[in-house]
Amino acid sequence: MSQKLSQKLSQTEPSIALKKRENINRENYLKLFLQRFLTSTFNFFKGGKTMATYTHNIGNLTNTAIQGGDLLNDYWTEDHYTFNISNSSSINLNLHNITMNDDADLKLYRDVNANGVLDGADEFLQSSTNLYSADDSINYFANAGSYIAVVERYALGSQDRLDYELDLSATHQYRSHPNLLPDEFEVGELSTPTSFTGRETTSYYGWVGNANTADTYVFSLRDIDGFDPQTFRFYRPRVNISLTGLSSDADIRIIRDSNNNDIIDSGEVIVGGSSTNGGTSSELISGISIRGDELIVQVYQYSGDTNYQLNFESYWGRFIS
Ligand SMILES: [Ca+2]
Ligand SMILES: [Ca+2]
Ligand SMILES: [Ca+2]
Ligand SMILES: [Ca+2]
Repeated sequence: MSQKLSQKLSQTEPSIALKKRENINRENYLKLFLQRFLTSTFNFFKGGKTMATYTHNIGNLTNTAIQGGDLLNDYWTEDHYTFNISNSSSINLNLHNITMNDDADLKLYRDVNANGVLDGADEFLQSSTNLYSADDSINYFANAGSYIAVVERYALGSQDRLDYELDLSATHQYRSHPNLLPDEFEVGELSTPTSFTGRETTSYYGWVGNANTADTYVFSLRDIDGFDPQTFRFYRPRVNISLTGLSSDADIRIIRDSNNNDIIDSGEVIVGGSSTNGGTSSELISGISIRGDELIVQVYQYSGDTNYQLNFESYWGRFIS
């Protein structure tokens, strides 16, 4: 089991990303918000400075990912990353390794007046506000120009210091594809059919387009062998992965992040692990049999906006030792 996966398993909060949308912890948040508001007000009257912004100047952002990190606390509550892109590209941001039980969020603005400062002239483009230490990510297709990524502390009841890492890249729409690997959707270990001839399909529904050029699904295959005493045959878990229901061109590929750096490096798309049909044709990657390791399916925009259905079809494949 990979280090990342075992870290995930040791976390106590499952489906963290889903919780904010469902407002499960609304009461808790209101409580924290009130607590924070009162503290800020108190500090204000004491004459204390309670909020400050630190600006990191990245310069020209390309498809070579930049990995950085910093901390936020009661004083430094917001970090800004200013950068420009020289061609129309997907701006890719992955906010991860956030201190456990803390919460930072991510926003992207167009720096309309190109002054490197977030001000009234600038245009809000996209945000990601998952709960707690779940990764926040943005993949946004944008024209050449100046941009500002904002990392802000949301964990109002946090123990002052919050550490995080932020990866940034800008990838060309056709020559390259988003190359960061935020943990977006946890598929987990795929179950196997109860019979050696059975098939079991799990589907996920999403969309990719200009405002969200890529989605990632983390999964693994069971690391077991099957033996059918009636036919004397051995089997191993396999999966077919398909992308259906497209109204524009989206593609898929399967990645094994061998060096565990949350970036798709060369050689990390598995052999036979991509499907790039044109138009609205469905995509299919069949017979994946890599067991035990954490794998990632990336669904990404080729052109236009489209809903999609991503299907994992598990089955037992014949295996001869
Ligand atoms: Ca500005
Ligand atoms: Ca967050
Ligand atoms: Ca990698
Ligand atoms: Ca396609």
